Amino acid sequence: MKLSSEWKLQWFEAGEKNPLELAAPYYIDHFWMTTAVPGDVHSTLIDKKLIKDPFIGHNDLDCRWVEEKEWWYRTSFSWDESLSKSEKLELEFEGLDTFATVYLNGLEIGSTENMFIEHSFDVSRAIKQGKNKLAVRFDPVTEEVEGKERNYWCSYGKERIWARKAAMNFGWDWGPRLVTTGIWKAVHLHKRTKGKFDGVFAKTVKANEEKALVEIKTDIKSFYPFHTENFRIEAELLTADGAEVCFVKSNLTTLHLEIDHPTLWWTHDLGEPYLYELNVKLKDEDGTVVDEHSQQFGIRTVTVEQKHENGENLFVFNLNGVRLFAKGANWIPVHSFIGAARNDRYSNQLELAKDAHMNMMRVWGGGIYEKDIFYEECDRLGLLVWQDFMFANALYPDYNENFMENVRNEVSKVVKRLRKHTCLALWCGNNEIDWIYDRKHSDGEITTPFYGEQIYHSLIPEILKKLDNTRLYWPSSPFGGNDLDAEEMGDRHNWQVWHGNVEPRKKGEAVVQDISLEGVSFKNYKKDYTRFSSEFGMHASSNQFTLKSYIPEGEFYWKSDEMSYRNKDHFHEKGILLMEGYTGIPETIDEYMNYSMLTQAEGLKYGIEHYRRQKPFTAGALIWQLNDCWPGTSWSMIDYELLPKASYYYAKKFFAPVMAVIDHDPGESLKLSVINDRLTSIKDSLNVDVVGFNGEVVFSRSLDFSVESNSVTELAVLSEEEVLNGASASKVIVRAYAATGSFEENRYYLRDYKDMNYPAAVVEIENNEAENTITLSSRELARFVKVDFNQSGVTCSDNFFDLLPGESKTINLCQLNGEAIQFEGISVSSMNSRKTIPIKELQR
Ligand code: BMA
Repeated sequence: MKLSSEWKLQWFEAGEKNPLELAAPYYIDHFWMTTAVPGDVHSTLIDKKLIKDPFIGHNDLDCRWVEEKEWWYRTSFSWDESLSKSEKLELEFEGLDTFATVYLNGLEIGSTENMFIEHSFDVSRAIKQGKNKLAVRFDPVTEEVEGKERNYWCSYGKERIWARKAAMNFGWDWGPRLVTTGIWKAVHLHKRTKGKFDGVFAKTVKANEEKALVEIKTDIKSFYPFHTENFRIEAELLTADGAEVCFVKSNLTTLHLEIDHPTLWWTHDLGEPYLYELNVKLKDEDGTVVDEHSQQFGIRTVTVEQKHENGENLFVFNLNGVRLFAKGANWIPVHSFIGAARNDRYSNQLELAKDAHMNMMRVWGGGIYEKDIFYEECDRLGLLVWQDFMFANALYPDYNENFMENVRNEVSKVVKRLRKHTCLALWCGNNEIDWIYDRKHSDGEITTPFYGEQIYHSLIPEILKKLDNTRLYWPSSPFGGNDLDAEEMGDRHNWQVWHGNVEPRKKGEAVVQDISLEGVSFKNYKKDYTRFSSEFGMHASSNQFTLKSYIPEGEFYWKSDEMSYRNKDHFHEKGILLMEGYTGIPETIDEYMNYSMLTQAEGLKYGIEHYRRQKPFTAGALIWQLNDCWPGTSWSMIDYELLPKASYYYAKKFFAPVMAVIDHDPGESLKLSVINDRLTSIKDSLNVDVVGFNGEVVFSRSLDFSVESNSVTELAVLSEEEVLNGASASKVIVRAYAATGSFEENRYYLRDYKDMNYPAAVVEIENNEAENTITLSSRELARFVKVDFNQSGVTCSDNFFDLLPGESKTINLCQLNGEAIQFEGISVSSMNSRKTIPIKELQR
């Protein structure tokens, strides 16, 4: 039974009231506000207009008071059943944020201090037949951690080290401080008889096209006087259509299933993410079902190879025997108010990731172990998950027994909840702690021991050994090699670009930062021969609609205080330097939006094509970051209003499974290769055309090639002189495309944007509202043609693209939640028309 209706909410000064008074069944709560469960306090206050939307202007500062109060939830429910001696009633909270005390019918039944996990209470003795009153008190984080030491390294709000709750709540370099509270996940009552499953773990032991062996391990909790031996277990595996594949029963707690000719689960780019249905039943001696476990189950093997046959280091995910290049991004919480965030924010953004050929998401360690919907969608869509444990950029008090007990419980529960997911490929201890500890320690900024080390280097691996030994445990990200961010081993965060870190660096050496035009430039990606790039990226503006919706009247201009407030990073000049190096410094808000988006998109393309050329010695490119939790300016590829930035549309091209790439820098030769991530070889011809802005083809070459499955082939090296054939490097575009059209065309300019000489273009638009398409064409070359919307959640088959002289392109528009496209709100521009053209004026 779900307890989701009629919850009431009220705040008090911390400690102002006697808790037993507020928890009492007879307490009159008629005047309290109604609230949604699951949900959160801030979202309720916004709905009730008791706080102004914290995402508008500086309103977040005005609602700081929320985190200082004591918050009470109350509800009533009816319970008409009776309980026999062998029955128990459990009250389960899937998530309480964070320091909560639970009362049933005025009795204090327990308290919790961990947002990340479910909490279950045996309420068999507290329940009443008839009407029951449930109350939950949330104490302010600041009160709870008051008096606890916090005089050592912790980025952002220092109190967070003691609170097992989303670290990003306390502010991060892409989001505001908004410390949430409330019942953020569902609440249930479960009646249990005799016993229950305390864990069911199905894993693929081995699998190939002929046969698969699946092991199902169960943990059983029996209620006195019953014993584990009193139970029998049955397991059945069904196809996606419900046909039975296997059935086994046993008196033992471990069962084995053998499957002939299994349909394997693949990431969507390599095959079908096929999911079976697995049902496991716990039966008593009479054959009565006392508990059931159902899940979707993909048969697959996943490992991380760390050595190549030739002895070189690798960091390659191997799925069903295939070395896969991990293409994807880092995932942060979908909203600052996680509790009330809707499931479609998950589905929509994961679908978008898949459409951009991504095959891996990294759940970053400063957020949450995601909601079930996230993992279910990754299973379904064929996206692998790199899962961090929730420790980020701080030292954690591993010397404190209570804290460690809390963490131990968290890790066990999280592993038990998530290990069933086919998508889960790797467990990782923390975000950036080992690496940054060494940096700060070497610099003398940290003088304490490495507090927290016990968690990542002993507690977590010990628990995983017992509860999930099927995935690689990686202690931190980045990890491996000399300074733990080394290119020769493990994974790496490339923060040379954007943050200006000077690398390589050796353990113990002083940290050098080069925040200069060259220091932060995306051209540094080409110096990076990492095994696996698990974080790298650059800022880009959000789309105009998103910014305008949250910036107060009169403040939507470049360098306004409000614009600056959207950027939570330190040293805003880093972004300016990056643009200065590639596009030049923006002078207007329109230029800022275009320049930052173009620089991010071109910079990621530059880095990712380089990483992909090195495969398998570089075998992963996870961009920092996919999504946003509020309408800011950040590293994200999709903004808060679910409007993709230019980099997203570029990703649809630079992550394509098969592509021709040209390794080139201004003044240097052009090195042509074809990357093939598919499992079949390709034979084709690659056409390379150099086209002048007047439409004249100044160079054309056709190169026959064949490329083996899952490999890269270098085709040719051409000098700039040869391909320019006397034309100006600032007035040509290079096209690389397959003669048969078997993969998408790739395009390059031979000079950085600021050094190009684009013609003035006029983009013509024809819209087709019935078909939800628009057609764009230009007589001149049009650079960075952008279609802007006046509504959220609109995606296009392509956007932020170039039109060749005389080219015309039709793009499909889609509103993620099926709402109508508002054509009258569409505007189109290109960077060399520098004019927004309202669609109506141009309609033919
Ligand atoms: C890394 C991440 C985040 C951060 C990002 C950008 O440090 O792990 O903590 O937001 O880079 O600075």
